[in-house]
Amino acid sequence: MTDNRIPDSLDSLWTTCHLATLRAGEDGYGVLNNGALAVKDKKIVWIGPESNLPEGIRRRTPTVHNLGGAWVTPGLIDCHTHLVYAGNRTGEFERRLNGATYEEITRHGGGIMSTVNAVRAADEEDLYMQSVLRLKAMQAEGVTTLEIKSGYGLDPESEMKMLRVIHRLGRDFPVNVMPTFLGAHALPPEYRDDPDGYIDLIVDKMLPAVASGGLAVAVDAFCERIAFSPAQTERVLRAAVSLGFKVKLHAEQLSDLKGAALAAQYGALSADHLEYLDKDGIAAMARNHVTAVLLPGAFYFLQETKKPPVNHLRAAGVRMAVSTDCNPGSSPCTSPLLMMNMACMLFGLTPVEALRGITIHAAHALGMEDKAGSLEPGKRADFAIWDISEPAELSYGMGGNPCRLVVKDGEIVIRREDPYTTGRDDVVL
Ligand code: DI6
Ligand code: FE
Repeated sequence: MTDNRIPDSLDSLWTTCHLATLRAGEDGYGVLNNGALAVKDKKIVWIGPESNLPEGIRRRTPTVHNLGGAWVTPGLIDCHTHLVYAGNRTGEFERRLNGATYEEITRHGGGIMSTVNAVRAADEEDLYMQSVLRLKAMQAEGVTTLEIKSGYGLDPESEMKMLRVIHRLGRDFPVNVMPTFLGAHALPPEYRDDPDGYIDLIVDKMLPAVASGGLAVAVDAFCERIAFSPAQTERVLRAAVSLGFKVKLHAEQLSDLKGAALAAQYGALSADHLEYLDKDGIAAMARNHVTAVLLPGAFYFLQETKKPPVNHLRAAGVRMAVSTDCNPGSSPCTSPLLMMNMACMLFGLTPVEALRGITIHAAHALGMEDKAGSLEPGKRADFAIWDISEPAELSYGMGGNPCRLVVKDGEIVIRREDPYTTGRDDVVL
């Protein structure tokens, strides 16, 4: 990172706060009590003890925010979402609670395909409006960067429609959106008898079109018994890498097809889910610095019992990220805070691992670690300001939202109502 000297002129100063910086090269929260943070040109330019602020700097700074003892963290990063979709899957939810399994429903044409039908039928405006509601819910919990995948279109036109909506969300809202092409999410009915023909379509037509339109940064695939085989997945990864895409993979969610090792072989940023990951897969991820993206919402919502091998990942030094997997079938979740709690309670992460998982490690999962994910000079001035008494409180709560302010590129973009307002004139707290 750049050095930490305070420039003569600033755009804003944020004082009277405690910082969880999550800075590189440390395992902990990177706590700075009684700190201050300085912003210029949309970037963090200085962080330090408030008592080190030079004489007169407050007077020379146009906006000084006294945060009254609040905590500041980096803006949260949701590094694995399918946030753009139409409709919902409550019918399937009821069927599962009456005994059907996710895999059975998928094999009978439900599951991902029912959302594909809804997305194909939705006009672009409707798809956009439904997705906006979910994006706003995430922003309210401090999200300033997120990845959004296509993968509910599964034909060239519908995948493009999803990618256009994904781009529009990034333009219209104060968030950085990383678009990922997930054409290999499920086999569309048109190719029921010709799965390799669908891979041909992806490799020969869809990927080149996505590349030439600049519509995605990364390419993902679902390597699973109910989706694509390792050989089919490998064709997608190879073509993606040769077109200059970053790659990621849904791997070892429901069975062990050795997807994580395959992802590692292609230099993937991340392998995601990983409940069935084995020792060789862990070793391959460690060797190739692949981030493990843990998705406790999907584990919970599908009532899985096999947990990802967190102890072994930790021992092998594999970075662990945490994300919502926001999608209508396996994780209808827009709450990064709830995912932090579930990562702790269901998977055994510590609260500091959960916070690193949804900030700096999530930045690694997106290849954005030089720009986001920690409070350090040179990084984007993206942060969240919380009414909490210590950082572990972010993982501790279940429901409720202590996020007071969200700051994107140095500007306040979400301002929660004053928590001490009762809404009644006659009751004063
Ligand atoms: N794994 C998941 O958990 C989601 N996609 C995937 O590849 C589920 C998507 C859905 O059921 O709609
Ligand atoms: Fe997913």
